[in-house]
Amino acid sequence: LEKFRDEVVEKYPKKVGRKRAKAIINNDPDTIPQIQANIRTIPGIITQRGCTYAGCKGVVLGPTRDIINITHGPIGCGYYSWLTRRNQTKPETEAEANFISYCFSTDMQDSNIVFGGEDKLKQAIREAVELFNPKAIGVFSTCPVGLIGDDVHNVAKQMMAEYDNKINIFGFSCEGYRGVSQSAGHHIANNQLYKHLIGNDDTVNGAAKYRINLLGEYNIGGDSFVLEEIFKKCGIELVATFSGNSTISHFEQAHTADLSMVMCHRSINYVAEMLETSFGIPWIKVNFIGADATAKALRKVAAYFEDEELKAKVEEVIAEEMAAVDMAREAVLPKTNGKTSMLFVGGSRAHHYQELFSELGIKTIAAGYEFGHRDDYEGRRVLPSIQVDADTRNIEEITVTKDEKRFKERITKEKIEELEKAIDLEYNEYGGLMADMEKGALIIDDLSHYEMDKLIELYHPDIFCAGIKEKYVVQKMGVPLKQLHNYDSGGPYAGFKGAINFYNDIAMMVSTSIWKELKAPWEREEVIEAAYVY
Ligand code: CFM
Ligand code: HCA
Repeated sequence: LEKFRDEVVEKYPKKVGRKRAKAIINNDPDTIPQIQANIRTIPGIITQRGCTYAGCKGVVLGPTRDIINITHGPIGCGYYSWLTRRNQTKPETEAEANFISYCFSTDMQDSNIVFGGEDKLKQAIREAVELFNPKAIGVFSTCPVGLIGDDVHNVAKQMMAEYDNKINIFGFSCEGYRGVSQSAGHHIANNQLYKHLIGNDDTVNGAAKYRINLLGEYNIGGDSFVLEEIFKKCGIELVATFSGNSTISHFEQAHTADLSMVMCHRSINYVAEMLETSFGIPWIKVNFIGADATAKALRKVAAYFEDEELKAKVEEVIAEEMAAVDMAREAVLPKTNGKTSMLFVGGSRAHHYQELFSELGIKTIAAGYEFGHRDDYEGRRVLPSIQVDADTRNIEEITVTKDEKRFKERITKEKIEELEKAIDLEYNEYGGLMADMEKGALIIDDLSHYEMDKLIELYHPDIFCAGIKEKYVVQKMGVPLKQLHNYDSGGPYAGFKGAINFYNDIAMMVSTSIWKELKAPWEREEVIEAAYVY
């Protein structure tokens, strides 16, 4: 590690180097060192990060099929967040609304930037209503909207009045620059979900006794479909997923569940907290990435509901699914065992996917998030010690109070403590990535492209996991890159069936020598060099 850190830090200007050094950590799972996270990227550094608008519109609200998401801004923002995340959806009937495949945008032009874009936004909303008559419309602000001062919230209110409050219309102040990354967008999205949707409908759908929410699962490559099937098999009613394969009604009825499971802690922990404060729904941390992790998560749910019948059913499902998992794993292990990986993804997958890799005997020697916070690395216990800076204060903090009429204590704190003696429920807890990584593993926040090059040069991992901006650079260096955002064209990777897909895809990638065979043009032919003569 020292070698890596010295080499990269030295290359940067002094001040930059000092700052970056605080985000490059030699892991120690026992002492959990402090890492610098969730701060501005230094200008000039090539970051993996995206923007606040992406986190709000693309990530959290994007997967909900029956809300019309209008991007108020120049067309590029809408265009580049149009289906690129591979979040899938499956309407239950043909008549059900599904707007996922559309891209709605006000397509702001120079004149709208100069004279204001509110009228164009109103017109866009009218057009959307005329064509689709949706139940709800979300308006997402891009950078210029904040710069010129268009008031999307006021426009939303006016338009709701124009339609006699029959259509739920609300705005998001999620301008790209509003926070330091996508993470700010998650928070803004969560606040608006709470204010405008959650708790709007008391209907208790479904007959099953055990009612849960799944938070932070976005149905990338069909992951939610796999999990829905597992819950169904176990006799568990999934009230709402935030927000894979979701509908407006799911959000509106989420408060009727009795347990929230948090998968991606970074993007949705706010909603878990809100549901607990307002309605008394406890939340536990789970991970459905990895077959063993999936079994563990299901056992937690069964333990929480304290029902022998459910426990038996869960064990039956695990045993049934694990037979195929074990067979698939055995078949590929000779190809994968002993290899090394590096994972640099958004805010949770760099942690979660380590489980799948370890099932293949692949060790993760370096990992980090693009935009995780310190608690995602060090665990929630550090929350009180995280300093709130100006960039965080820039994001609205809403006050959530107990809903006196509908708050219901599902389980006493004493009972949870008692259960936790038998099984680690991770109630209100996330232990973070560091505790699960080996001593000496490298942990790097907001990895830059330069640092990525150096990592590969120095440590030659057998597989590197990141996103589209990294993919081809890494492969040109002779190392296969698996996109852990959109799964390339693969997946699902969640649950038992997903684990099998992952085993096979990764075995193929690490056992081919194709990337090493490739030569860049300058490696094949002599390079003609030239120099400026002053
Ligand atoms: Fe959560 Fe996600 Fe992720 Fe994320 Fe994302 Fe994503 Fe991701 Mo891309 S919500 S933090 S903002 S698990 S879009 S589905 S893959 S960076 S690691
Ligand atoms: C986003 C979406 C993204 C991008 C992935 C990538 C995704 O952050 O806006 O960089 O390849 O998962 O699609 O994270």
